[in-house]
Amino acid sequence: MHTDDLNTHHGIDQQLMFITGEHGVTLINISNEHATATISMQGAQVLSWKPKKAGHADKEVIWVSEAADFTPGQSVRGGIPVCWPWFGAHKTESEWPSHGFARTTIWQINSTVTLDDGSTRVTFTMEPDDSNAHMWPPHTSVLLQITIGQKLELELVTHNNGNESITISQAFHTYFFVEDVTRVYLHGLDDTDYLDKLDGYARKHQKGVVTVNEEIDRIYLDTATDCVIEDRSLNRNIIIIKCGSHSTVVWNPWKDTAEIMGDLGDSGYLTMLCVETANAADDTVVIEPGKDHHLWVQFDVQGGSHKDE
Ligand code: TA6
Repeated sequence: MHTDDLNTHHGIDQQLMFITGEHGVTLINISNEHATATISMQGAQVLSWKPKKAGHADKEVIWVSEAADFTPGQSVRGGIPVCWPWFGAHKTESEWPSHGFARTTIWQINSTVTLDDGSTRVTFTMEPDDSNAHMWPPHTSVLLQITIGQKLELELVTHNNGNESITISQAFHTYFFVEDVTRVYLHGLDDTDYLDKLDGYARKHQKGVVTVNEEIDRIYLDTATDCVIEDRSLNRNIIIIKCGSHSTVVWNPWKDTAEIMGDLGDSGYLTMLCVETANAADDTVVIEPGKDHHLWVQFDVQGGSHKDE
């Protein structure tokens, strides 16, 4: 649908507008009493969220690389890519795209609405098309609800309409903006086991907070609890609360891998940290016929230091 038609049917006066972004990709700009945000129709991918909270006014929470490639069909380096219906490499089909196809597919708008508290909710659906139909889990529908308010909420609902169970893995692969990743303390993963991708997925044990001074790529197992990204340089905590996820991925490519990847920018790795709300590794989701699975996450920002470990 053209942006004029989208604005006619789904625009909200003074609050939500569809515009044409770089390379013709449609973007949604939202500005309400609580926050501003940008979402791309490709991947239904949040690219920006700035809560208007006292002490945090207009400070970006979501990181997007200065070298991100917005060419349609390319995954954008940053924001909140939705990995679906698998996380990482596909188990059997090595040619199929890493992290699934949801992040490079154009989603459709189901509805846009202003909630009673002034937040803005956008609901997306994704349909099988020529590019993804052969990879689509049979008889499955998917819906993503994004709520832009003082807090940012995402809910991904996968419904099994068929007669046989389906199995998926998935993630909100969120890139958080931090002032200086070497001064960030990630709370909430103390005393848990993780698979270290950089060491052949060896199982290791986390003691205390997670800090980042080198490349890190880990899947934390059996982790359903809240996480807090304590950013000492910004004097800001990002609180991550989730549901329907029992794994948490923590990733920063650091300098050498960033250089190889090529779309992280010159020193982008120093100002980002991925903390991903996931169903990854053995935490796959089996959805029985007629049932659905909800992957839900909420982000909130607060000031000050964080003490729990
Ligand atoms: O979630 C961590 C991870 O799977 C890393 O292993 C790293 O490769 C990263 O995601 C980025 O993946 P991408 O397919 O976006 O290049």
